[in-house]
Amino acid sequence: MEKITAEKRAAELTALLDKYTYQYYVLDAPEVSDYEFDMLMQELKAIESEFPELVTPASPTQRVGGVASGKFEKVTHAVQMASLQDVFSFEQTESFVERCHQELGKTEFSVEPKIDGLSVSLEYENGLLVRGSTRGDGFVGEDVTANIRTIRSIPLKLNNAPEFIEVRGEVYMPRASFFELAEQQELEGEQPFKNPRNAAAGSLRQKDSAITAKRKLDMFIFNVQQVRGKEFATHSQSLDYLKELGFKTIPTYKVCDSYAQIEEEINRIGEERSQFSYDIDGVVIKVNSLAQREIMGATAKTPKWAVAYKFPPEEKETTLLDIEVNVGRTGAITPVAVFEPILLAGTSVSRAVLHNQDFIDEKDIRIGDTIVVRKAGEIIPEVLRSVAHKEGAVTFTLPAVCPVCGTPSVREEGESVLRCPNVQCPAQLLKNLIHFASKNAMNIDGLGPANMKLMVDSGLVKSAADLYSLRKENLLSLERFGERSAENLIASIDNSRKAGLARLLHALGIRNIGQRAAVLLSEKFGDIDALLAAKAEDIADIEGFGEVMAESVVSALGEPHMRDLIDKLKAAGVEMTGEKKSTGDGRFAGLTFVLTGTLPTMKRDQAKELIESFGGKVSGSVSKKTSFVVAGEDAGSKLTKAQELGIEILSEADLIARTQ
Ligand code: 0OX
Repeated sequence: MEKITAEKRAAELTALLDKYTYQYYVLDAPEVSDYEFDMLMQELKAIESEFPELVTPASPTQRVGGVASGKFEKVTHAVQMASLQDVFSFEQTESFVERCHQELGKTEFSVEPKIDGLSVSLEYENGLLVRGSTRGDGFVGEDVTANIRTIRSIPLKLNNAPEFIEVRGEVYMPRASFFELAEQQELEGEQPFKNPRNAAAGSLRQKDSAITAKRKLDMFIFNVQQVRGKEFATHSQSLDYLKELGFKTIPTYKVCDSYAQIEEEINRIGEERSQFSYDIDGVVIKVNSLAQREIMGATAKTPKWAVAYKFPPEEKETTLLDIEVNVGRTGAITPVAVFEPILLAGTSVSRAVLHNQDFIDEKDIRIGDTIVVRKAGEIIPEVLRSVAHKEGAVTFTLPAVCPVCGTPSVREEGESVLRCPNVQCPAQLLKNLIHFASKNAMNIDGLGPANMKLMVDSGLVKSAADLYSLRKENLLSLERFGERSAENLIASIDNSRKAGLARLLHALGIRNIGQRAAVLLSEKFGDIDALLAAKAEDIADIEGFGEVMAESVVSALGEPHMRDLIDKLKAAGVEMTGEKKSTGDGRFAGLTFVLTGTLPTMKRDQAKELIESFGGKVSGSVSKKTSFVVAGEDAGSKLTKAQELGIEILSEADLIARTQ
């Protein structure tokens, strides 16, 4: 072929392929078959391989194949990619609308679905896509151009383009593509992405754009960040313009001028949301006039002219296939519902908590039933109720014995949960060990659930104390360990000896004692022996502790197996001291102080700390229960009230004197 003919044909093919790509990926209305499309693409590739000088960056053949870069370069956004203020109720939404009306008078709003993906900026110079970058923290993101180019609905070249334009939109993975990917990942033994949003984020950060290309990402554009050579008065005008340029803009936007219309649109979007092929997590309401936006202004992170209404937790119906029995770290035996997978709040779920036997009985939940499951934000999904029994559906009763070790289960007085009382139960042992080594506890790097299971199954570890006598040779006998990993693990186990009392107390897995409570215990007692000698009352004195927590500590530390474990850990060189926060004794125990006015030398926080370090409590208001009021200059009504009630008034000096 003559070069001149080739050039002409390549231009024709490019125009055709661009048109068909736009019809297929933006309009969702293809005019030609995939086969026809592929034939044209092949023809263009053949011409380009004969005349490589004809290849341009905007050629349809150049979507995939960006070089796998070592890392993503940082991009400073010329215009901040602000985030949105979330609102969670109609009242809050109405307040926002009222605020705008008050400040602006007559106001139009654009109401759009909020796509649940990740925000990305695209920059075009003279119509050519030159850069795609992630939002990052809104000011600095990462250059993901090579991966962005693989998304077919994103034009590489714009029609009748302005000299420069930067647009913003949401990259997302359609639900169907997500399920397909998750299935494939599972087949290949990989950990599947949790939801379409994570899948989109993970796919966009691939080092190899050929992988991104296979992930079937898509993008909706919803904002002009900056433009040269074009002006708009309203947001809706800019959206129309974006559409003309060839972008796939946000699927709907309705211009409303009253709150009633906005609410109606939110409801419409909410009702239709499950039929969309992608996830949305709310509705964005924006002031439409760009001049009015200027008047409203912005805070450091969010514009004051927009809010994101977030949908309440989603509920869905599904079929209950089975009820499994789980034995937790503390021996709690809990029923777990296993059901046909459903997509809830953007995540595929097939298991949910069923609370306890009383719950199952009260709601008459039977295997085979149609049940309603809910997932609220990050919280574990839960079964809400049964809506229909299947014929012959069977009732479920938790077994009378622990399903793992066979020990008869017990139900403690006043508790609704059944427990396995066997502290040696393998299910409890493994979970306790995993917890012991976890990040917020002893923080033993390299000892996650899989490795711990291996240690327990091989019989190397029967208690947390055994970890400290492990030697490299022991680890080398296990399939997962080599020289290097064995040495590293031994080093991190050794390092954990110095984790300190707070981490150790958390690691011991005492019921009702979390990370924060463990820190408070460590600060109050300073070493394990002082804590072991403490009575429940001493512990309950800690601010934020109640009787239940105090009893939990005393009873857990009183258990022979716990004492034994502590002794063994001590003998293995695990440190059992922490920094005691105060030198104070408990002389203010049971006393309540109120601080008022300006003290001569101490700040309010310092006075509070001093009182608490001697076991006292500080309250914000004066009542009959107040023991002392510490008053400084300009003390107001609290002082008057204390005088009326005959409560002893202390000066700062009086307070200090009582601590000496
Ligand atoms: C979305 C979405 C996100 C533009 C300026 C402030 C917020 N996820 O669908 N953000 C915005 O607006 C930005 N609109 C949206 N539709």
